[in-house]
Amino acid sequence: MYSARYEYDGRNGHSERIDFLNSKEKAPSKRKTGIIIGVLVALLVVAAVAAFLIWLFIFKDADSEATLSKQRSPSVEVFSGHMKLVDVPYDQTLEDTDSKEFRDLAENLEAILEENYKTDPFLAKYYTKSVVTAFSEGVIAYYWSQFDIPVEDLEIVPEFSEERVLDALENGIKDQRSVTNRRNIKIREVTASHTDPRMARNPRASKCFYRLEAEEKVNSFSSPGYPTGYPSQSRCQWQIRASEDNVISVSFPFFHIEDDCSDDFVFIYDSLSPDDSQAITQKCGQRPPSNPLEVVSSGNIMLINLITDTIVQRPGFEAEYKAIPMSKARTCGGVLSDNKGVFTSPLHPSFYPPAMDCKWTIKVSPGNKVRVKFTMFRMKEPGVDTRVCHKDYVEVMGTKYCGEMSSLALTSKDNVLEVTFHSDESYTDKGFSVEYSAYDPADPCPNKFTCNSGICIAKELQCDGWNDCGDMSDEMKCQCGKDQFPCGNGLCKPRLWVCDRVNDCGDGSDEKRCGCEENEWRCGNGVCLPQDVVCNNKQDCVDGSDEASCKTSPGICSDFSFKCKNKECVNKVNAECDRVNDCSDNSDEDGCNCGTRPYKLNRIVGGQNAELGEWPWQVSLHFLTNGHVCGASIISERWLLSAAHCFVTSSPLNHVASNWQTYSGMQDQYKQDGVQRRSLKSIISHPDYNQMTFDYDIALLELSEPLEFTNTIQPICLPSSSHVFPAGMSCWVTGWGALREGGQTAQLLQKASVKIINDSVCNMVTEGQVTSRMLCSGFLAGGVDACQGDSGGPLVCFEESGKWFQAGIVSWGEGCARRNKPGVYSRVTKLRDWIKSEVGI
Ligand code: 4AZ
Repeated sequence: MYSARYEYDGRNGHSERIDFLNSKEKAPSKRKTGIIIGVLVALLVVAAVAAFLIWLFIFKDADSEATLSKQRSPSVEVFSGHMKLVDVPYDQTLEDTDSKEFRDLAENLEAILEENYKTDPFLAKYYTKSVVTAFSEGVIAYYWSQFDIPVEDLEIVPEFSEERVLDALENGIKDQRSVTNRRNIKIREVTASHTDPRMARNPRASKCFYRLEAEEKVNSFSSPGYPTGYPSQSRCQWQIRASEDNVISVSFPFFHIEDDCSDDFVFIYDSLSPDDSQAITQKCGQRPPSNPLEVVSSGNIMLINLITDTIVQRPGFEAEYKAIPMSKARTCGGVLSDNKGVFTSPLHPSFYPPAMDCKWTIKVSPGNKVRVKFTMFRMKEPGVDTRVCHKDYVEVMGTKYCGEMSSLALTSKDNVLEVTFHSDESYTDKGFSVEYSAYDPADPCPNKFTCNSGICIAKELQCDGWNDCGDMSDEMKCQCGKDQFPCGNGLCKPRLWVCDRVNDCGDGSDEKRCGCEENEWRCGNGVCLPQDVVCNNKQDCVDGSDEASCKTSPGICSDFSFKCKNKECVNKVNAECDRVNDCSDNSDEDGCNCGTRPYKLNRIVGGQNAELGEWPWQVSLHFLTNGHVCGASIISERWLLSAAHCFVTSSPLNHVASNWQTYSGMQDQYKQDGVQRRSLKSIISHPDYNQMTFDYDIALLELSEPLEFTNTIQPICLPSSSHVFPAGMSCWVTGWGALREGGQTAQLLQKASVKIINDSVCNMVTEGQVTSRMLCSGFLAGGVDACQGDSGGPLVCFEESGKWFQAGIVSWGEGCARRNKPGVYSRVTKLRDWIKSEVGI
C-alpha cells in the first residue's frame, strides 16, 4: 500500500517538470525568438509570483478565516429574571398571554429593557431581543433577553456576565424618570441569571407551551408523545399557577427521560422564568415508583421545562399537580416533648419547598439526654461544598450538615436538643427523616457498647477489628487480644489479616515485614523476588502476579491476563467492559450490555429491604407448591445462573426442569406487577458438583421463553476468568432467604453489604474446607450474611467502570452470620470457562 501511494505522487511531479524542460530545450534554435520568449517567461514568472504574494497576504487569511467560521458557530447568550413593577394595577387579564393588556404591558417592558441595554455600548452591540413571558401578583414581570455574538467576536463571550447585564438594568431603574414619563411604568427591582437558551421561549409564539391552573383537586399533564416517546428537539414549557396563599405540588408518577442530562432533561423553577437563582431541580433518567420525583413551590407559581435533543426516544413523563394551602405546606418545627419520636423535613418524602426555615426543639425528661439518628438524609445542591453548607442545611449543636449522608447520629449535651433546617431560594431535595429518643447518660446503651456518636452497638463488636460505629470509636483504646495484631496506630486487627495484602490497619503496619524485604516483591504464593521483577515483561512468579497489573507486558499470558478473542493477552486488571478498548479486536468490550440498573434509586439508610429495580438480575426460583426455595441471576435473555445444590438433591423431583418456576423483576413475593414468570426448559448442573464438599456448586438454567429486559429485569455482567475481586472489597448479596438462622424466608427482597475475605483467612476459618472454586465473603465479626433460601443467588460487586459483576453464587456456610463463619460462595471466575463452553455466554 505504501509503495502504491509513492508511485502516484512521483508521477505527478515528474510530468510537470519534463514538460517545462522540453519547451526550454527547444528555445535556442532562433536567438530573437529566444529573447522574446525569455522576456515573456520572465513576465509570466513575475506575474505568477505577484499573484502568489497577493493570494498569500490577502486571500489566504480570508480563506482560513472562512474555514474557521465554518468550524465555529455564533454564540447565543440569554439572561432571564423578573422585574417588580410599581403602581401597575394587577389584573387577571395579565395572566392571559393573548390578552391586549398582556401585549401592551409586555411590549412596553420589552422596549424599556432594550433602552436600558442600549445605555451600555457593549451590550447594545450584541443585543437582539427581549421577551416578557408572564406576569404574576405583585406585580412581577418575567422576562428573558437575548444577545447574539458573531463568530469573529467569540472571544468576548466571557464578558457577558450576570453582573454586566444587571448593572445595565439597575442603572436604567435608577434613571427612570424619562422612561416613566414616556411609558408610565416604574420598575422597583430586577434580577438576571444566565440561562440555557433552549429554555427561552416566547409564550405567544411557542407550540409546546401550556398555562395550567392548580386546584385542590389533582389534575395531570404529560410530555408530548407520552408514553410512546417524546420527539427530539422538544422545547416545552408548562406555566403553573395557583390562587393566592397556595403553593403548587407536582409529582411525577412516571418519569423516564434519557440518562444523559446534557441532552434531555426536565428543569423545574420556583418562578415563571427559567431563572437559575430560583431553580427547584433539574432531573433526567428513570425513576422507579418507589422513588417518585415530587416537588413543591414556595409560592403560587411554578415553571416546568422539558428539553430533548437526543434521537433516542424515551417515554417521557406523566405529572400530577395540585394546589396546597401555604399554611399547610410551610408549617414546620415545634417543641417535641415525648421521650421518643420521629420528625421529617417539610413534606418529606416529597422535595421540601424552597425558602424555608424550621426549628424543632426536642425536650426530654430532666436528667436524660437526647439521641438523634437521621434514617434518611439528602440535601444535595450543585456547587455546594459540603464542609461549609452555605445553602440548604440542617444545623445541630452549631454544626451544619448538607449533601447526602448514609449515617448521621448525634447526642445532646443535656435534655434539650435543637435541630434547625434552612432551605434557600434555589434547588431543593428530598430532605431528611429523624428518629429521636431520650437516654440515661449514666447508662446510654444498656448491655451494649456506646459509640462516640452516641449510637449503640453489640458489645462483641468492640475491638474486633471492624469499624462498627462508623467513627472508629469501637476500635480505639483496645487491649489487643492474643489472636489480635497490634497495629502501629493503636488499632487491633485479627492476626489472620496480617500479610493478606490488604492494608487493614490503615497505616500499612499489618502488611510490613511479611517475610519479604522492603525491596522485594511477594508473589501470590508467598515467594519473595527482587522488586524489579515487577512489570519487566517476563513472568517471574509462578502465578504471574508480577506482571498482572502492568500497562504493557506484551506476549505474557498468565492467569491474570485477560484473553482477547484473537488470543492476545491484556495485562490490565479487570480489562473487560471498562469502556476502554484494550484488545486489538475490541473483544474485551463485547457483550457488555449488562450490570447496570436503569432506575435512579433512593438511598435509605439502614434498612435492608431492597428497592424495586435495585437488583434487576435477581431471580426467585419456586419449586412445585413450596414457593421460593432458591435464588438465581439473569445472565442473558434465556439463561440463569444458580447453585447446583438447589437441583442435585436426594429427591429426583428437584432435577426435573418442569417442577420449577422462575420469577424475574420481583421484589415482593406477593406482588406480580412487572414480574416475568418463566418455566425451565433445562437444568445443567456442573458435572463435577460434589454433594459432600459443595465443590463446583453451579448450575445453568435454560428458560422456556426468553425474558424481555425492562427497568426491573436486566442481566448481570459475568467476570472474565482473570477478573480480580480483591480481599476487602465491599460487595452485595441479595435474596429472599431466612432473616436469621433457622428463620423463615423473607417476603421482600433483602440486600446485605459483605466484604470479600482473603483466601488464606477463608481457608483457616472454614478449617480447610474451601477449594479454589470457592470464596468467602461476609464479616468475621458475624452479623451480616446470606442464609438458607439465598442459595443460588448472586454476590455482586460494583466496578469503577460503572457496572456490576457477579463474583459469587451463594453456596454454603456454617449457620448464618456467625462469628468467624463467613458465607461461602462458588467463585464465578474459576467457573467462567465452563459457563462459556456450555451456553456460549
Ligand atoms: C443454605 O442453607 C445456606 N451463611 C446458604 C448460605 C449460607 C448458609 C446456608 C451462608 O442455603
